[in-house]
Amino acid sequence: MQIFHNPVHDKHAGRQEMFRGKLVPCHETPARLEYVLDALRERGIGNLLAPSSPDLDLIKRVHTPRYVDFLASAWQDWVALDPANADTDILPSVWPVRGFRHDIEPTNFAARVGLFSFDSGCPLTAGTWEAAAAGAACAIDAARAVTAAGGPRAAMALTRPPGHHAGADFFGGYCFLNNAAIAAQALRDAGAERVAILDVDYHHGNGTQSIFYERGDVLTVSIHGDPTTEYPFFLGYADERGEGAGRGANLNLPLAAGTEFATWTQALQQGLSAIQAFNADAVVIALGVDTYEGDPISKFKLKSVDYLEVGRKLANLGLPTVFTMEGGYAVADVGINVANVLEGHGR
Ligand code: OKS
Ligand code: ZN
Repeated sequence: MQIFHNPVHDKHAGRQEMFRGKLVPCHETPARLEYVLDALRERGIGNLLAPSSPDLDLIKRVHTPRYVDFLASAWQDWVALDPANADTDILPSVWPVRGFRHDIEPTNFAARVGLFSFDSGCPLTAGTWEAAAAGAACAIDAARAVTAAGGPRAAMALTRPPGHHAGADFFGGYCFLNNAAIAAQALRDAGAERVAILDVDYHHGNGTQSIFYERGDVLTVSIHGDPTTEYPFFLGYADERGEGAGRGANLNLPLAAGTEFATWTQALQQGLSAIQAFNADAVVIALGVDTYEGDPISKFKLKSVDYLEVGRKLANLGLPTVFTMEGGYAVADVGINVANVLEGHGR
């Protein structure tokens, strides 16, 4: 297993997120990734590698060029409004909901932040672009590794901020660049004709779904907390099956809060069967471990030992595999749980 880890992930360190009308400390912290690195080193899992520089042309075929350009310059634009802004992260405060125009881009900074985002829990910081771009590079390198002649069967983009909530032109849910989608596109470009993305994070991968919703070459499957009660609320229902060329190429498997491994693993089996039926040439696993019983913001009941079994089942697909790192906030146990998936998958 080759593990491309983001050496500048900690440049993204949000100070506060909006929660119930108050600014509270961010759940998505640099420590999360350090625990994973420590667990992998301690258990001798994988070869840790640094990424090359990000392929912006590829990133701009998954995200819109104007969104990528917005992310790259947002912090400079923010500080240009007032130098004192450097002490405060960017949080959106106004959004173009139903009935507003989406075909214009106001010059006002707050308006542009709202145009390119969907929630107020996702601070954009001084180092967000640098960290997110290096994370996308990890995803691209992992995809190129598993498709190279003589390459490993599996590789991981070990990075944060995570990616699966980010759409073609919006950030939210702690996500800015959709690493799983970028890995899938890199696999396509490297010759895989059909790619599946299996999202096992507790939260629906709305960004990934929306990026590929009208494409038939990338199957998106997500197992997640029922959006009737769980974030991101407005997407992730079972009746969303894809449209146009993508009809049938999206599968949502929502499960009730409180779900334990015995039930969760049946949904996993259903997802794996769909990937086999799709005849995927390669697979991306959007790996969140916020399905863990100890997770502070999620409500499934997986135990640490269960992640070994998850890894074994994923390996049984027998496909070139790229893992991306998504959620998981029981920080001290995130390392154990990710390491268990990778160990179960086989080194
Ligand atoms: C409300 C909670 C926001 C949840 C964000 C979910 C992040 C995540 N402020 N996605 O996979 O883990
Ligand atoms: Zn999550």
